[in-house]
Amino acid sequence: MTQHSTLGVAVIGTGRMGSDHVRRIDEVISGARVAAVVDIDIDRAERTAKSVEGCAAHTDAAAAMADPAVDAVLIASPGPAHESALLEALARDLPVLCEKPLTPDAAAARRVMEAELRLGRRRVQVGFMRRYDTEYLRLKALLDGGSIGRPLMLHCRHRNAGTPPGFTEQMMINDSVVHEIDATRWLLDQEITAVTVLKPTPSGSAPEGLSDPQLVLLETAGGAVADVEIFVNCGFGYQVRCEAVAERGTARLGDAHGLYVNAAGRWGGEIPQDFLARFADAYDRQVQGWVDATRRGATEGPGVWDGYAAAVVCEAAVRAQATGGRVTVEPAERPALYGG
Ligand code: ISE
Repeated sequence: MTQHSTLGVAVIGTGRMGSDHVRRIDEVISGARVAAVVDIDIDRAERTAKSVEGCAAHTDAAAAMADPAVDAVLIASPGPAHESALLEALARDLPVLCEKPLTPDAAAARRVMEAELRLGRRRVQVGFMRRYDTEYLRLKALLDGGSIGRPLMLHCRHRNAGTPPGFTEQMMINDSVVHEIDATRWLLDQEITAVTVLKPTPSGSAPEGLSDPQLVLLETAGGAVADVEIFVNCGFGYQVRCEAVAERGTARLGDAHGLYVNAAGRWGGEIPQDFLARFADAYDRQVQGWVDATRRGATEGPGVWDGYAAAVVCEAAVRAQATGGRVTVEPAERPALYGG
C-alpha cells in the first residue's frame, strides 16, 4: 500500500512524453498527483513544476525518490537513462511505470529483471501503450476468442511524420519497432524466434545516415510471421496499422480517421500528426490503470519480463539491420515471478 491516499508521483524526464504525462496526471486522471519532476535541465524541470500545485523540481532522480511526498515513479527520460532510475526505484521498493523501451539493450534489461527478482515481487509496469488502445484490445479479444481461427500473419505499418534531430537507425528499432515487437508477442501470445531486416532504397526525404523506410520480419515460436514497415519520415502524419490474417478471416486496425468529411467533390478523414494524439486515450487508460493498481498495492500490465523479451528481440533486429542477414533470437527462461 502507498503512503498517501492520493498517489504522489515523481515524473522523471520532462521532455515531450514526460510533460504530457504530467498534464495527464494533473488534469485527466484521478487518484494521483505530480509530487515531483526531474530533468537534467533544471530550467525545464522548474517550468514544468510551476504548472502544477505543490510540485518540486529536481535534477537528480534519487533525490526526488527520497522525497516523502513521492509514493511512485513514472520514468519518461530517454531510454539509455532508464536503467539507473529503475534500479534506484527498485532499491527503494517504489512502484514504477517506465516508458518503453525498458532499456535499449538486453544486458541492462536483465540487470533490471535481476533487481526485481531479488525484491521478490513485480514493481514495474512497462509503457507499451498499444495494449491499452481500444482497437488493439478488440483485436486481441477477437484473436483470443478463436472465431477467425489461428492467426498466421500480422502485417504492421508504423509511420511517423518525421524524426527529431539525432534519431538513429538503431532507434528505428529500439524506440519505434519495439512497439510492434511487443504487440506481436502480446497478440499472438508467442515469443519471437528470428528477425530479418530489409532496406529498400531510402526515401529522398530520409535524413543523412538514416536508411528509411525499412521492413522488419519477425518469426515466432508458433510458426507465425509478422512484417513491420517502419517509415519514420513519411511526411504526412502518424499512422499505425495492424492486420491479422487468420485461418478463417482477417482483421485490421488503424483505419479510423476521425471525422469523414464530404465536400467540394471529395471525401476524406484526418491523419493524426503524432503519437500523443493517436494514442491519447490509450495513454490515459494506461496511466489510470497503473495508478489504480498501485493504490491497491498491485502491479499489472506489461512488466519487466515483456520489456526484457522485447530488448532481446531489438538487439537481434539491430544486428540484422547491420548485417542484412536473418538473426535468431536466443530464448531465455521465463522466471516463475513472470509466470514461467
Ligand atoms: C516514439 O518514442 C514512440 O514511442 C512512438 O510511438 C513511435 O511511433 C516513435 O517512432 C518513437 O520515436
